[in-house]
Amino acid sequence: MRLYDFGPAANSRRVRIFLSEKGIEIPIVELNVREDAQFKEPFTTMNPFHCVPFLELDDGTVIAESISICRYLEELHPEPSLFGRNAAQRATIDMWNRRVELDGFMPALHASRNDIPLFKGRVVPGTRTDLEQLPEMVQRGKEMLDIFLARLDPQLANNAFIADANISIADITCYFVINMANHFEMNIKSKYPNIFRWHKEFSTRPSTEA
Ligand SMILES: N[C@@H](CCC(=O)N[C@@H](CS)C(=O)NCC(=O)O)C(=O)O
Repeated sequence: MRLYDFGPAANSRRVRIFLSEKGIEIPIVELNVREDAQFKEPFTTMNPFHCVPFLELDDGTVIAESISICRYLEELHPEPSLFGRNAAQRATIDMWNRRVELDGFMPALHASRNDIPLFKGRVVPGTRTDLEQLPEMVQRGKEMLDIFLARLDPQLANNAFIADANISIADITCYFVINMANHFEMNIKSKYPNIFRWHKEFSTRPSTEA
């Protein structure tokens, strides 16, 4: 089994944090997506969506999508559980992870891709197009992200973690949403004190260095 990733990329780091939290070690092949390695063979055939991370199994099967990779590894290494140990835990963690991805990560991603000069010509991950970066998408992405943050903050008022008594995949996903919110200077400290506390604590975990 081999994991293909790129150190600085948020989705690669999501899987690396997951591996570290679980104490799993697997061989990693670094693909420099900023230099377009994902568009060259054999990688373009392995993942036609041209994104990292992706996991190659020993029989040649390729699993892309960060969460799908993590779910696969969770089945091989159930402890410590990051997706839940019973039906209710699994559903609750899945609910929060979906909220974080759909309502937080996606708006933040569109805002970033339409704002940061590095992403010029790359507004859709895994593509090279002449689609312009749109300032309106930055603005709307930030507005949508702010709605998500306002909904998340109360959840963290009395909970150490987002979806469970312990760290779960939802916390790992959300760590990157808050990093992006901080990039956009969204006043987390003053507007969302519970998220600020949670993010500060999460940032001290050794896995975030992975
Ligand atoms: N939904 C995918 C997204 C993967 C993704 O967007 N990866 C980015 C790095 S964070 C990438 O490889 N981008 C390459 C590119 O834009 O060309 C996942 O969760 O794994």
